[in-house]
Order: sequence, then C-alpha cells, then structure tokens
Amino acid sequence: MISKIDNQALDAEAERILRLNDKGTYTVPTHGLYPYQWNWDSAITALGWAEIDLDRAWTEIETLMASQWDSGMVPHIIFHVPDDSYFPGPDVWQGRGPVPSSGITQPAVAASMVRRILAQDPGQADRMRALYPKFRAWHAWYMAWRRDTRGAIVTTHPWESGRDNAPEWDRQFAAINPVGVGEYQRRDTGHVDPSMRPTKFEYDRYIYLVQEGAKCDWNDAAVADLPFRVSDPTMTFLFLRAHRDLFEMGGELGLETEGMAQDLTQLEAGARSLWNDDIGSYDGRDADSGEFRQCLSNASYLCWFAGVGTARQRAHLNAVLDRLPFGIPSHDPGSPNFDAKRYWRGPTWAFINMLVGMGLADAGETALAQRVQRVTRDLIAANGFSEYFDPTDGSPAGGTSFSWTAAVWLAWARHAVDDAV
Ligand code: 9WN
Repeated sequence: MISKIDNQALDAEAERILRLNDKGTYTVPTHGLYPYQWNWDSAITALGWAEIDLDRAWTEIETLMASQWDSGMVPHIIFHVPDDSYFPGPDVWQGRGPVPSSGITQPAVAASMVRRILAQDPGQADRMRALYPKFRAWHAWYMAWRRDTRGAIVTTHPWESGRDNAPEWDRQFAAINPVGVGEYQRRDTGHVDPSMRPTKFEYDRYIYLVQEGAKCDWNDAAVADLPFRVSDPTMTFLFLRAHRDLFEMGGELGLETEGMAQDLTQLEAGARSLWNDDIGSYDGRDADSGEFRQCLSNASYLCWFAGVGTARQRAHLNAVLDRLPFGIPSHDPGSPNFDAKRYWRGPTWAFINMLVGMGLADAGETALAQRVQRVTRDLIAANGFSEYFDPTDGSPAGGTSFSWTAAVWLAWARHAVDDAV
C-alpha cells in the first residue's frame, strides 16, 4: 500500500480528465484512441459527472439513450462527429439508428448507474420518468434477442461483451475463417503499443463479423445466425442487475413493470447456469453446444453485483488478490493464456473492480468489498488514470487520461477505508 495519498490533487486530476474528454453532451473515453461515445463507458462516466455536475450526469445518459434504434437496441458506439483516428468507423458498421452508430450493443450497465444518479438527485424524477420507456424498450430487446435457452445473456461479438480479446472467445474465433475481410488499416496500434492490444488474427475476425452483420442490415434474427454466440458472465450479470434496478425504480416511481418479475426469475436461472463446477467459478459457455470455456475472468466476480455470489467465488477472489495485489486481473494468472499487458487477457480494469466492489458491498461482503476498493484506490493513486493496469506491478497500460478511470476515482475509489490497526 502506498503511504500518503494526495486526494485533493487526484480529485482535481480526475475532474480535469472528465472536462478534457467532455464533448458537451457526451464524453469520449479518451482522445485519439476512442473519439466517439461508447455505451458502457458513458454509463460509468456519468457516475463521475454526478460527483461534480449532476445535470451533466443526466445529459450523458440522455444522449446515450437518444441513439436508440427502433428495435429498442442501444448501440455500443455512437459516431456523433466523423473522426478517422478510429477504425472501424460508421462506413464499415452501417448502423441504422437515428444517429450513425455500430450495429451491436454493450453490457447494459446504464440502468444501474442512472439509479445511483437518481438517488443522489431525487428532485429529477421527471428526467428518469422520461428515460424509463427507453430503458424498458432496450431491456425488452435484450430479453428477445440476446438470451440463450437457459436464460443467460449471449454476446454476438467480442466487442458487444466489452472484453474484446478475452480468452473465452478463442475457441469460437479458431473456428471462423474470415473470408473476404480484405485489407484494412488499424488505427488503435498507432495510439497504443501493439503488445497491449488484440492481435491481427483477432482483428480479422472482429471486422469479418461486422461485415457479416452489416450485410444483413443488422437484422436481429440474422445476427443470431452469425458464427459467434457465447453466453457471457459480463453481459448476464450486468443485465440481471440492471433489470432488477429498472424494476425497482419503476415501482418506486409508480411506473408500469409488467412482466419484469418473471424476467428476473428467468435471468437468475440463466446467471446460475454459468456456474462451471470444474473450475469452481462462473464461466463463459458456447451458447449452442453448452460447452464451458474454462476461464476464470474478472467478469466471473461480477456475480455479487447480480446477487448470485458464492463462497467458492469468494475464495478465488481472495486468492487472486493475495497473489496480485494490484486489483483484479482480467484473466486467471495461473492460466497459460494470462498476458499481463494485453488488454482483456490479464490487465486490471478499475471500473470492473468498482462494479465487483459495489456488488460485494450490496451482498454484505464488507471486508472483501473494502479490500477491492482499497487496492483500486492505491492502484490509481500510484499509477494514474490509464485505461488499464498491469496486475503484476500496477504499471499503467493502454490509453491515458481515461474517462471511466477518472469516474471510478471520483465516485468510489477515493472513498476507500483502511483496515483497522
Ligand atoms: C471496441 C472504449 C472501449 C470499451 C471496451 C474496450 C475497448 C473498443 C476497441 O474500448 O473496445 O469497442 O476499439 O478496442 O474493450 O470495453 O468500451 O473504452
């Protein structure tokens, strides 16, 4: 643990980053590498805004929800202003919403974040009432198009899950032949060291899946037939929690909640179906064959956020924090696939730590919740506001001046408490 933390300086730096990345009605994750609005980044970033400007926090969510397609889907990237520092852009995606966008969604964490904002700003219940039908439509779309037969949520593209190159996708990717993907110019490796990013093998398949989705005009039934369907702990746990938050908010605001209680029962069964007894952990699973991916990831620890934490999962988390004291690695450090600096194959992501910590606190796992919060505070205090961190030494990796890392600091990490001596 670092000995002295200058909270004031860190608060000021976090606020500076949010203002730097602020585009008025939405926030970019960081300039250059990600020049657009991303779905779950925005939701997390809104929590940071809520610490300094509540009105701006609402606007962040309202802008996100204004990108909603007629189908109810809320896209993962919203291309407000063309910018060729990012690939693939709107011309490749060919989304069909009211604002140029990608054709897939991202983990539906926004309802949970807006519930927190409403709790901080209860006088704005009318803003929530106006957003509520949009959230209802997005969640109904999730229930209709992203569930497997056991009730877990399926990702149709690694970018949809938000954990782009996680080892869970390796087997599905090995089976894809990206015919006709053609030549393209990556932009990410011009901003960040390629050893911290996905490989060309993976990018070929990311782009192939985008091209195939665009060819079928992102028709939901056709997307369900594309060769990538993995039942995913990230999407399942975050959606289950978000749906519960939406249901409870609906009740508190006197709004209709028809069918939601039954949805929650099905989603709870789906979440439990991701338990893989072979590794004593929640795991990804091939949505069609039902075969587990044998991966212990940071998404496995989102179970408490969804209300389905287990003692065995708790034992894994304590063991991993004993081994690597710089936050939760995105992949099991004991696995041959662990890669400390490569994106979702090892690095620690502060916002996942926050969601895990919040879930633990809600579940009454106070000591472990505080432990996760403390290591995240110390990690950011010592290494700054980068996109992600090497979990073996805490060193910063990926993009810099990152919005959601700043938001995590403001909304959560800075409030960590130390162990009683
Ligand atoms: C593709 C913006 C996003 C995050 C994702 C993260 C990364 C994009 C990329 O950046 O993905 O969506 O181009 O690498 O994996 O979780 O939302 O920060």
